[in-house]
Amino acid sequence: MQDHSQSLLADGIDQCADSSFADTLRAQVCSKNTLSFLMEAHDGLSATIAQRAGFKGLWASGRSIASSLGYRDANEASWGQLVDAVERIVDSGQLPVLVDGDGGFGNFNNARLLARKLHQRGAAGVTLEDNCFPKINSFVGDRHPLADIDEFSGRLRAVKDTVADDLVLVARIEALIAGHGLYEAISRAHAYAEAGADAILIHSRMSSADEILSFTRTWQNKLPVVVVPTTYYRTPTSEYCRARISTVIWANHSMRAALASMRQVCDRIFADQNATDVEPDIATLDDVFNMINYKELASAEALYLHPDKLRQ
Ligand code: SPV
Ligand code: MG
Repeated sequence: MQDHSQSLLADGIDQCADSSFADTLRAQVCSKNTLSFLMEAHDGLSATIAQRAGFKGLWASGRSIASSLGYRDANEASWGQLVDAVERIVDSGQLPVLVDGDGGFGNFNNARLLARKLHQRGAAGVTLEDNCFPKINSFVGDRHPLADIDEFSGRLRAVKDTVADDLVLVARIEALIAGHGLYEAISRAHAYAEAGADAILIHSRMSSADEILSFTRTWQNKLPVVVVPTTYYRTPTSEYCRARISTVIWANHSMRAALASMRQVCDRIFADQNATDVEPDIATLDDVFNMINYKELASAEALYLHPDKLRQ
């Protein structure tokens, strides 16, 4: 978390219990005084790496989970595959996880089922975007059809009625992405606040944060605002503090890092027909064992498989 008046990273919630994940995420996402960061995870390993880096919350990215499965971010991965990935992210990261629930995989009924299943698997929150099923990633194509405001508000209300405060509910507005402008985005924000959203995610595909900052000026923090600076990554973080944005999501950086790194290593081993040169550039086996806590397994084996030896 970052205090809006300072520029220091502060605060920390270590190893919170499962039942408090939603409360912890709520404290981050719904704070109007501090800026929080959520780091993308798409599997157990990326969740562990983010947690060890010091992040206090995770974003289970639809695009990154789909990419890691070899799918396009177009609802090709099923909601069942999403909840399975989320379970590994929650277990491995031991951090509150805000899940990218796309549009909820259908109408109000699919959305509330998804939310219930995500809660059962330990998620702390879900983001629903006002797209039609099947969605397509916000950076692919132009002028995506938006969901009808009332119909989408029904999806939000159904989720709220199903999971109440057990999941943080973030309503994501795609109006700017679809080229509809500020007025449409603000009307949708009001409707989604009325429908019970805990926070608003306003998304943009511009290379500057200008339209996001116009939104926050007009919206005046009626609900906390979450942003995803994938394309406007050059914006200084102090701008988000000044705009009193509650949460920044680094939405796809681990997946993109993995892609670049795996491709480079595969290309080199294929070209060299030998792995000698790549060895210094990749994680050691000990690094892998350490990251996934093999030590704990050895201690548990001593305790449960060979208790006699412990007594000697
Ligand atoms: C995701 O991470 O899947 C997102 C964010 O929805 S973005 O891809 O930037 O739209
Ligand atoms: Mg997504």
